[in-house]
Amino acid sequence: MRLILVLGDQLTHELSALRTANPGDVVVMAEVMAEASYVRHHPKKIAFIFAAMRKFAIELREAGWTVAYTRLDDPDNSHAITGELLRRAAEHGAAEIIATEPGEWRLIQALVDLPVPVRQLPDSRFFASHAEFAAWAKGRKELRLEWFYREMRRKTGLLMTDGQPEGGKWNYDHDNRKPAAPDLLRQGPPAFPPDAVTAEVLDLVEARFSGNFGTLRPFTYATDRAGALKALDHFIANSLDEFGPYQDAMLMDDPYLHHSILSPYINTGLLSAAEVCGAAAGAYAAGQVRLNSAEGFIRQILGWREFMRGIYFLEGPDYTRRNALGHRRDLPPLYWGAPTRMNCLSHAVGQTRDLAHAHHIQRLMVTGNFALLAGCDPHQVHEWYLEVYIDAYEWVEAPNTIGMSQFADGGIVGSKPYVSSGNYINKMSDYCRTCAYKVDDRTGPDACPFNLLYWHFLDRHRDRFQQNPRIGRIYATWDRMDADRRDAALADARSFLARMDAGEEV
Ligand code: FAD
Ligand code: DLZ
Ligand code: SF4
Repeated sequence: MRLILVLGDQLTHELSALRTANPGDVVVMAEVMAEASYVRHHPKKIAFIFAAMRKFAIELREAGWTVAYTRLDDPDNSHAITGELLRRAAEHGAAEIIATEPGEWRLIQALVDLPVPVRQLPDSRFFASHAEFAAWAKGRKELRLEWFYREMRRKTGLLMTDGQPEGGKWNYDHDNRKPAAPDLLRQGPPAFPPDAVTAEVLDLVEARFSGNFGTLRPFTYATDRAGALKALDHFIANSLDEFGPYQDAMLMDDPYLHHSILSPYINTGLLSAAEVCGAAAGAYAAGQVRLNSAEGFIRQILGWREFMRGIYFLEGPDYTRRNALGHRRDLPPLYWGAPTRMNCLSHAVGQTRDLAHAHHIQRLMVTGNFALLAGCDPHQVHEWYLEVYIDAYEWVEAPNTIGMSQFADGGIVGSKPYVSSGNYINKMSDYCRTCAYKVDDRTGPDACPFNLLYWHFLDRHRDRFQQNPRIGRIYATWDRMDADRRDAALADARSFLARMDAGEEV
């Protein structure tokens, strides 16, 4: 007999390791401190994973599998995946371990180092294998999402007719990017009251992880496939149609807008990426949703999600240590909820604390943008994102943070840094109108810090970005400004950063 490893983000009966298993094999699942504490995860994230693991173990047993399940408070728990595998191997006399490749280099290497032979199978939950991505990337001067995405559309046939993209265009982003107004009819995701299994896990997490940043209750995420399927149906029926136009909008009183909030379920295996994309394409084919919304949504999963994974595995284990811009500042305490006068950050971080979720533009253009403009250490930024979001696993979080958001990979994920002044945030949100800072002020004590830091960033990285075809032109605007104004903006930025570093509320 063999041991079959199922990790906390591998909760599907279709898992390659399970599909390879024989009836006499023993499935190993383990709640361990090594995984629960390699970063200080948000309590909601730990609760979600433990509850989903326990329920999946029940499903496996109901399906006839023998499951050796270790609970966190099991007295024999060795508190590492490797330790639990060795313990179970000795207990059951297993000579081999079958695993589906984990989504993190750290754990892949730990399995390689085990004294018992481990067969790591490809994770077939993705549209592109490592080999396919590597073949696509080989010889290209630049890796760009748009070209990869088209390959994936061709490969899957999603939103394709007779080999051509539906509607004649590959990408309908031009029709998107609208700001949103408050709307009481927006549904948001469905709430799932904790059942007995989840309630027990919530008590455990409260007792063991209450020091971590983030509020545990109320907890309304689904923790099994049945709930995740309901969340998918709810999104398709209520939110997908308006997903496209409003996907970049931000509102103080609506953390969800038309987003799906499906990433926790897709990343743990409760939903498959293929079925989610299929449901969106099906709703378009049935005339229920507009093309720009279906295409925009499918592109996030079929394009971005796969592209990010491809980069993570192509670039290798040192990726999270990259720091192309040489940024060294400590992430300020406002990222852990210390008061800030910046209304956008206060809302994005507050929502993150309460929900373990923020949507893409909040992550990219508020928390990410500020950390980049301020010159924060990208590894600290990476660990923050890995900690605070319920959907965060290194294979997807690191390319988004190190690559897309912090430009710390020097331009592998994106061809330009995602930086903006307050103007962009003002256009896409309702944060600025009640902010203590003035978004229209470029200098002076009330000037929006994003305005000050924007020029400070561009000025200090002139050598790298002046020739960049996508943002180089901005230097002409900067150079045309009156010299006194430029000096004042830079001096104000320096003073803002000095006050932030000194621990003052900014
Ligand atoms: P929707 O807006 O409804 O999008 C639908 C789906 O598309 C998501 O569920 C997700 O599976 C996929 N998707 C969308 N954008 C991306 C993207 N850039 N990369 C990969 N998949 C994408 N996403 C994660 O799943 N885990 C992370 O740890 C993570 N960290 C991020 C860190 C930063 C700095 C940034 C800028 C983005 C990060 N993202 C991450 C991407 C994105 O923000 C989330 O996928 C999205 O907010 C999840 O909410 P949703 O399900 O409502 O997404
Ligand atoms: C994130 C996480 C947490 C918090 N706890 C566990 C756990 O106790 N047991 C487990 O098998 N998996 C857990 N996970 C998910 C793993 O960290 C994840 O499989 C790896 O980081 C690879 O993506
Ligand atoms: Fe954020 Fe500046 Fe707007 Fe305030 S004025 S909410 S700091 S962008």
